[in-house]
Amino acid sequence: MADTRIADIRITPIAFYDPPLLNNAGCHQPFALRSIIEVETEDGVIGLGESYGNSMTIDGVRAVAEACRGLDVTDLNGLWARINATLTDQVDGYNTGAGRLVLRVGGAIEVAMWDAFGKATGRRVVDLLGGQVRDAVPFSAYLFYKFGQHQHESGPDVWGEVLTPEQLVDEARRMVDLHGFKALKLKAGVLEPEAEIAGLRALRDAFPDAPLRIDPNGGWTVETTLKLLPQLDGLVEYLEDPTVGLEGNARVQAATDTPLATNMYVVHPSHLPPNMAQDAFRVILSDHHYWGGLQASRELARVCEIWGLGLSMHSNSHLGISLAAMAHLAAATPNLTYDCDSHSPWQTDEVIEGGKLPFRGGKVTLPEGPGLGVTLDRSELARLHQNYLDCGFTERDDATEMKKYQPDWEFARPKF
Ligand code: GKR
Ligand code: MG
Repeated sequence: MADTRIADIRITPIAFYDPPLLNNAGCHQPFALRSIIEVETEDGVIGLGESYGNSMTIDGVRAVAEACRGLDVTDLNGLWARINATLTDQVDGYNTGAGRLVLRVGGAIEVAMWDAFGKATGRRVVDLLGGQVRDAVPFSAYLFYKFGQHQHESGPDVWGEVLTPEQLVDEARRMVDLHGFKALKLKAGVLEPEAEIAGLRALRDAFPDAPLRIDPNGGWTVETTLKLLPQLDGLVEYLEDPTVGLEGNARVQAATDTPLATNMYVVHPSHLPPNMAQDAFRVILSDHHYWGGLQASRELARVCEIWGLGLSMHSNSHLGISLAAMAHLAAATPNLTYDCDSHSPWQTDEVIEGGKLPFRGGKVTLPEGPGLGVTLDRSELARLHQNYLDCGFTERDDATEMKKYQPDWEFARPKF
């Protein structure tokens, strides 16, 4: 029988090119940070994970790596016990950033444990998670306002500047032509709300049948959102994090039948009861990277089913190991009620062998092979790690990047 005890856990920080995409927090830096996790078994099988590239996550994974040595890759209870024991001072404040680290660190390692077990036994992660319920996983086109080029670049990138409704429609057309997405998501909270609604209307005119969503990342006040509701009702399939906090969003939800969705205010199990009590969000955008991994995300899906909540998937800038994990999870989740988000179309670098996983007709088909079905391109890993060492970033900082373009720009949430 295969020896699936953990012999070693490694984490490699990486940085990959990212275009100047805009959001309520500012502008994307020229490099997005990520980390690649490798869980190696006593038999030399390597399971892969991908997670955040900030120093807390990297230090957190390194801190628990030693404690996990000898643990079987199937022993998820053992994983959580060791993480809770190792990150003891972080465990109390589940609602704080530090407390959420436990779930991020656990999730990062847990995915690699599933991959290692799948690779050791010849089984796909989707089968280990309960079985495949859909052939391919549908994703939305994730549309951003953006600058044409980063400050150090001599000319615009292939997407060009996107600040007007016409430019937004061009971006959407390009993304739909390239990848076949059906639903369109607009990252908002950047321009005046009326300008963003004009962008949505232009998308509706250009794509009469596309399900639309808008996500201001808490950038609108309750009052602004209430004023905009008559224009949004019937236009969007859901309204994502329009304003700040459970209470504010509950006031909005009480005024509309359009469901509110979140990846900002229900990001930990402890947020679910108050969300249900206040009827703030009716759609949860799950994310295995911060929700504690694949098993925890399947449990979240069950909670959503029991309580009648919609369910989809949130994304940050990511590469192919994350996309494979998202696809396996979504393929094993019966009650996925909306197309998932992915930043993948914005990324030109890749860390898996064979290059980026393709979207066909807006869907990702699970890569073939055991585990997650992906393997590491070690020369790309080395190159992207060197990027990390050279780029000078160790934290994401969209606000500082934005001030390079607009020195008097100030972060505010809500802003409009
Ligand atoms: O990449 O700018 C971005 C997004 O705004 C990201 O940071 C969010 O986490 O995609 C996300 C969202 O849906 O809120
Ligand atoms: Mg969001």
